[in-house]
Amino acid sequence: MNSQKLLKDLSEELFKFYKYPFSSIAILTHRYADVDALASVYAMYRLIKLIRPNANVEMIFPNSLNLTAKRIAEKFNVETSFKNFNLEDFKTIVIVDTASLGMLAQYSNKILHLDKDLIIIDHHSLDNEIAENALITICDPTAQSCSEIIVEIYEELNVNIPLEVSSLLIAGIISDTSRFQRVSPLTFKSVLNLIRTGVDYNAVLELLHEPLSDSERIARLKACQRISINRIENYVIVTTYIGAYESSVANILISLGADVAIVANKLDKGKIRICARCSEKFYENTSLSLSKDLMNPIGKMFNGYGGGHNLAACAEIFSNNVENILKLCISTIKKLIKRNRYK
Ligand SMILES: [Mn+2]
Repeated sequence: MNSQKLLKDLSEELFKFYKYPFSSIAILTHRYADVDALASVYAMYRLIKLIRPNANVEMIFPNSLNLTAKRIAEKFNVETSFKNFNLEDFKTIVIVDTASLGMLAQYSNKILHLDKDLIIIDHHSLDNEIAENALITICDPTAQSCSEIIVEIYEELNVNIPLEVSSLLIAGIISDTSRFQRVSPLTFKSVLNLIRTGVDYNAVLELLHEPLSDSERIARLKACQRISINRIENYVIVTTYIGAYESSVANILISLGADVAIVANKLDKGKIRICARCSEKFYENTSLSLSKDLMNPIGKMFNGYGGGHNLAACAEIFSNNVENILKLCISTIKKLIKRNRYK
């Protein structure tokens, strides 16, 4: 579609939206709503309430929300518990951030047979089935999130965005763009508008950060406390042991600066699981594959198995002696580095 035409369509549709006599409205989004879907539903809910204070507006989240969206909804006191509404009871159905009707779970099949006014707000390319049946279509497939389109709608209608709505919309944009890895000019324009409403950007970033469970945090910290640091030539090879989360620990040790991290977990029945990670730089310089050269042979040596990838591998072996196994890993790596250097 030609962007100029799209722009014209958009303002016509916005005008229709502005004139539309909202009275009873259900706002729906795709099942397992993500942060962009949550933000879009809530922002539309507030917008309609602001421009038509007497309207009856309900938000519907089929099959609930994903974990991050749920956490953010709780933080902003957005009521997301699922009530099985009968769409017959509404005059208007607003669908946001939903690429196809199939994503509306139990409402999928009913929508088109209900003969309701359909309003579509989206950044996905439009499904024909939806486009043909919609009364108003505010859709911009060049936008990277539905949230940024909704910022435009507020702007065009000259409605101030309430602060909690701004925070949710900016969270929607951050998450749908994967922290601004995919953007359009509209992304930055809408972010600027949201920042101007007084959003605490750092607080929103913090909210989007997946919190670790207490046990994983403690496992990481304990494993760091028990670390042993080995220098082999220019490389820093670290080993440690922990009762759970060995791969999470190994990852964090690489991000702390280790070239190689080996983490052992003593399982019951005389078994040990070993998890190894290395930096890309280490693999490039040494050609040492953690899978082929380290975990696989060690797995075989101790009647277990080992494998994975060059930069990340694991083994499960029969042994009771964690300390010896970790020493063996270090001496093997040492030999391999020397071998590869003289190859
Ligand atoms: Mn989206």
